[in-house]
Amino acid sequence: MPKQCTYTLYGSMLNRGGRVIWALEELEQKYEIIDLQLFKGEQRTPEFLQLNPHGKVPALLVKPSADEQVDSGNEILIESMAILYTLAERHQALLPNSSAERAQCHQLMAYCATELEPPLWTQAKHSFVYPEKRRVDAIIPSCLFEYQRALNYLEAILSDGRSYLLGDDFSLADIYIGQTLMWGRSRKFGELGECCAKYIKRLKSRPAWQRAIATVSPQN
Ligand SMILES: N[C@@H](CCC(=O)N[C@@H](CS)C(=O)NCC(=O)O)C(=O)O
Repeated sequence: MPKQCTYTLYGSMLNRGGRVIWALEELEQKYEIIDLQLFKGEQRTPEFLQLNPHGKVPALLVKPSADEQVDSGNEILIESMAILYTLAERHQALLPNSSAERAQCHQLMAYCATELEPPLWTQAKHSFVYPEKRRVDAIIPSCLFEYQRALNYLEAILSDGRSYLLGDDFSLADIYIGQTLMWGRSRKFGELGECCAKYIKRLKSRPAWQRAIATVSPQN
């Protein structure tokens, strides 16, 4: 029986909050979603800045369950990768048991944070996130070059027919990298190889991902 905590997630499946929602579903946790409207600036209200001083989502409010030994009451977690690790450790799941595989998982998480996501995010910032006066069009081809190089690396890993990045077992790296690949594909950025495309299809067939995507309201 998975340990139950009460979670409140600020974010949604349409931004980096999706990683956390998907992880909560994989862990069979109960949670509520507060979908801040980022283009209306709801992430910069004084109330939210108290939770995340960076004014960004996701942020996860954790109310410990009655059986937990806690000194400090509610806890607020920020930074999507750190939130994923904290959830995996808290629920003792989604991380491999062997230290060699755990190291591979850490490497892939770091790869996503430092190689895969940055060119995608830089491209997004310079295409529609920043106000026009801050955008630099000339940076986009370099973003595409870097993102494609990262995609090619993942394609090579998956080309031996494995189901998930670490082999047969689904892990935290599949959530973090999988959500980033889905984000890139929704932006039609980079060219996905056949193995990556099949991998995304496999991830989307997971019941936890389907429950997670069902949290998107029809208005979006
Ligand atoms: N490093 C942070 C990045 C968070 C981030 O940039 N979130 C975006 C949405 S995906 C955001 O809240 N943007 C609003 C803003 O920058 O005003 C993480 O991984 O959690």
